[in-house]
Amino acid sequence: MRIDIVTIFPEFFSVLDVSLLGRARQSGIIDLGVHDLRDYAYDRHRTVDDTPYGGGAGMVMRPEPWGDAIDGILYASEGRGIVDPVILFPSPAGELFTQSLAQQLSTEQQLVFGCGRYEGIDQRVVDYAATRARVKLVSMGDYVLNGGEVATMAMIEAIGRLIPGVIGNPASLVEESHSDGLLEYPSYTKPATWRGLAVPPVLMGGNHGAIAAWRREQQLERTRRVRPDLLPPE
Ligand code: 6GU
Repeated sequence: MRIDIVTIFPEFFSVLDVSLLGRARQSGIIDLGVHDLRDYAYDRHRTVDDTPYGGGAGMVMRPEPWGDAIDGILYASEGRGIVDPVILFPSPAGELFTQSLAQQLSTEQQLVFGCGRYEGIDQRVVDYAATRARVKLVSMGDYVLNGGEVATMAMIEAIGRLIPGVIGNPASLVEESHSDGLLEYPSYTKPATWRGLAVPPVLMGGNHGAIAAWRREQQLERTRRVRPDLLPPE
């Protein structure tokens, strides 16, 4: 998968050199390009923002650098033979980023992340991008971050680990929280008793049917208790 990121903080993404995703890049599963939006600015101060039309607090990102950055990335994509990229704009005003969306995006050829700062990006950037590619505004949840960088990092990790070959043991993707719409069951390892706390006896018994039933019940109980919104309406 090709991943491009447009940001005014390119150094932020140096953590993608390490860990699981760093290895995926070394092995060629993920091809990453990080682009400094200021390289596309029009003035020697490398300005990328301005005051909002209509007034209001804060600054808005001007469209011209964004337009040139997007054009450059899509031109390079054509050269790579990429047919139908997806451009994602992290935004608290976007649709909720879920495991199901991560799964869908993990099968794409190319993802482009446009990291906005300040109060946002001029809306025409999103409208223009939508004339050139599939575009989505995506939110991490109902809270506000200073910009799209942290959200982009979270999405790249959630999506990247679903790409075949990124995780050593694909079986570990099967029984995890949200993969079946429920929260994960609790896990235990040795020792059997620790600081007076015992591992649930059913897990020590070797009855695989009983273990599966207990784990399912734990998933349901946890989900009912902390995330009832995930359960189907009764
Ligand atoms: Cl994707 N961006 C920003 N700036 N804030 C957020 C968010 C994204 N998701 C939740 N809050």
